[in-house]
Amino acid sequence: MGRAPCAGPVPAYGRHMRDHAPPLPTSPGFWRSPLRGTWFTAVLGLVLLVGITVLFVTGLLSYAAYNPNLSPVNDKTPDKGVLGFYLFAWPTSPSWLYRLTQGVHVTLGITLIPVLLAKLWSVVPRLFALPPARSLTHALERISLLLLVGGVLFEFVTGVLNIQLDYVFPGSFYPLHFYGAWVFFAAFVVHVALRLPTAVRNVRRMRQEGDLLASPRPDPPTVSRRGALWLVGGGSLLLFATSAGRSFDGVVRETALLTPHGGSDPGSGPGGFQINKTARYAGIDAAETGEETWRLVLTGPAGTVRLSRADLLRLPLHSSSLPIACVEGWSTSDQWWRGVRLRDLAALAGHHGDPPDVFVESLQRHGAFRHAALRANQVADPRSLLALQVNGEDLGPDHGYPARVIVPAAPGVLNTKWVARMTFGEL
Ligand SMILES: Nc1nc2c(c(=O)[nH]1)N[C@H]1C(S)=C(S)[C@@H](COP(=O)(O)O)O[C@H]1N2
Ligand SMILES: [Mo]
Repeated sequence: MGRAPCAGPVPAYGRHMRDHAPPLPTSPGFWRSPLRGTWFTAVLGLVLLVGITVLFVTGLLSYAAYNPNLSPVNDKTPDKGVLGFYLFAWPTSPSWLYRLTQGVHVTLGITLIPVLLAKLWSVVPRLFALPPARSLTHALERISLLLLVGGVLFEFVTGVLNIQLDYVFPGSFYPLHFYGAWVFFAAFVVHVALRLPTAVRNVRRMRQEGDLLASPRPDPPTVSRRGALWLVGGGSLLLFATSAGRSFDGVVRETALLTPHGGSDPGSGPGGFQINKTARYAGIDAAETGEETWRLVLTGPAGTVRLSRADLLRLPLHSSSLPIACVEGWSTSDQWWRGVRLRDLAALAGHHGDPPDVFVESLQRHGAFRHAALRANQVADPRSLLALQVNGEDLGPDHGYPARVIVPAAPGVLNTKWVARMTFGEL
């Protein structure tokens, strides 16, 4: 593609400024890149239309996966009000469900960063266009643009900070990202409704007459528009290739250069899979987990039942192959867990027949994830365990010794480690 044609004659003030004064960002002549144009913007816009819709849906699913309406301890956004209208009981099948939805959410979000930046760059001149509003509709459209641009930057920045730096916003990442998503998406719907027909036309035609985005005085091109798109795509591919590995094992995992996350090196062997928070980080004292001291306390209609680890090992033990998938986008492949079924523990606590919800507490004294509530469908699933062993060995301290919960399809946050107490049926 060659340079864009001038969109009509250069206005008089433009000519004047070119000759005598440096132009301002509000004058069309200020923006010189020959790459800008409706075709370039429309292609990026259509990629984002699909990509951001997927981000929005997988993001809402992630919130639903926490089962926030089940218990206040699961709800990181308690003031959501009507925005929780779509919540549903998160299923337990397929067991890789959250691994997929959240892996897609985070990996796609990272991959779209170059596309987003290129798209914003391509329309920057329009953000400065004068007059600020020609009519009421135009004014509304421009306000929606501010929410759109502000919202999208906010969502990408909070998302990336959360997966890279972990809790930069103490306790508040979830509401910020959740409310931000709704504000942004409302503006996004308005924007798409206004622009989609034009965007589709522009992509088909390659270029449009009276191209508002094309510079009236373009510099000589150093790369074609197609070439620039390949560069953006290459940037996305690079980000994809250096972040997707966090959802896989072995060599592939080592390609996840952009994800320094994950506390200590889990090493190899049976416990050689990702550890987000170590026992030391969670403040778990080895003295509390010893055979003599640790007891699992079950509460239900049968009263209070106290079990040592040896008692648990004498109960019927079952195995399930299940992954761990964190909200931060990383996941493990299936690990081979062995322990006592949650529904068997419910029965011990006096719930025969259909098991109820359960509230699980750990030995940990501080931290948002020290406790979690599980829904009845999760307790009832025969693959849901209070795991005592993983991959043929006792759980290591960092994987939750003496016992941890593992539930199919659930976000990692519901797989409580260092379990101390389970209260059935009183949420
Ligand atoms: N007691 C306790 N259990 C916990 C957590 C925690 O902070 N405390 N973190 C949860 C989170 S967010 C994840 S993703 C899973 C997996 O963490 P791991 O890789 O550290 O085992 O453990 C969960 N269980
Ligand atoms: Mo997590």
